[in-house]
Amino acid sequence: MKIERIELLHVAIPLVSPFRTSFGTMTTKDTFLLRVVTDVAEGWAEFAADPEPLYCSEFVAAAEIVLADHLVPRVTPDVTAAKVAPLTEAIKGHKLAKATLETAILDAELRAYGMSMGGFLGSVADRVPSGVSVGIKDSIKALLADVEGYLAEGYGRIKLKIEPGWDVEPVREVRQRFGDIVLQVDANTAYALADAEHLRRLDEFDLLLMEQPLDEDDIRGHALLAQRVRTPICLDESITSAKDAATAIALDACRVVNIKPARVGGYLEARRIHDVCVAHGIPVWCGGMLETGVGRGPNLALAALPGFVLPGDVSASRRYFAEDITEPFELVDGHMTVPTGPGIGVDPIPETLRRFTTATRTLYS
Ligand code: OSB
Ligand code: MG
Repeated sequence: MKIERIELLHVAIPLVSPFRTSFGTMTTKDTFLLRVVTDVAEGWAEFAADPEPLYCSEFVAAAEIVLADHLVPRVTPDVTAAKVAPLTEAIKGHKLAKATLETAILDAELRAYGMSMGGFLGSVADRVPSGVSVGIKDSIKALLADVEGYLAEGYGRIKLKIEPGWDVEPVREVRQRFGDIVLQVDANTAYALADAEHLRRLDEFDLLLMEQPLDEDDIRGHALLAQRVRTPICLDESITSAKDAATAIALDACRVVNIKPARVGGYLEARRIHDVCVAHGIPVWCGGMLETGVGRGPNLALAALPGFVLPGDVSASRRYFAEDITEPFELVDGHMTVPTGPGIGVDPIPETLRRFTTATRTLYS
């Protein structure tokens, strides 16, 4: 396989409704896709972060610079997905940008072999149970209406976004109204260790887990908090590598790990994190970043690995977009189907992609 061309396409796709978290409100999926053209096949990937560095330090404009000036110039025409990490190792950080490059190359490579992402990663399921992440609302009434709708659609697990001032009350109301559903919360780093007594109030609601209550660099804080709350702590932002996962597990900072391929530099490292967690008996689930179909396809393949024993944030396309840039992913019986076609198993629909594309740039030719 020989790389002939790498293009970056900025896209902006409206969300069906604003998505509010403790770090901000999103109304549009505003990001870029990478298209890698080789002599045998074409590969696609999606940059997972946003225009502003609110979830993590990376953001769209920075990722474009780092790809154009530092990552793409380091890959050789005969690069394979496995070589991307070693070739770009000298560049500190920028894991979401690196993940985009590695994934697009992996997609092209797998398509050249006629192998699916699931086949490559070691998927053991044809479909995976799907959860849904529910944003912060203006009222409890609006929250209950949203949750009711998602449950009616068949989602088997509800994740509520929380922040100080929107935590115990909404959780209590949802638990009271919907009874014995699988329920978890995600704080996106909105609390401090000094809030331990407050967070302990969530214990009475039998949550599956509490995701990333403290700062991303606060592994010790999570370990101390874990001693003071009964709800299992799950890390998202804190885990950027298999090494991080091993450290967090060894320090008892988490009992569950959210694996987002983008956050950890790509699917190869995501699989290593899965393996470390499985070796330690730590359940994992696949996180999401409101991806288009281009990012959702490979996430579903990852979510079908044997250690992914909890429902992921891999919801149906319509939960995010009225119109996706690929064929929409549907929820069937509470499950999402793992793509079986070569590579990521989905293609952007040319005409739709054209309509959502705001700018195109060639990074290599
Ligand atoms: O923390 O899991 C998160 C979305 C964007 C950024 C961070 C997160 C999220 C979600 C939504 O919770 C997950 C999804 O449905 O894609
Ligand atoms: Mg999270």
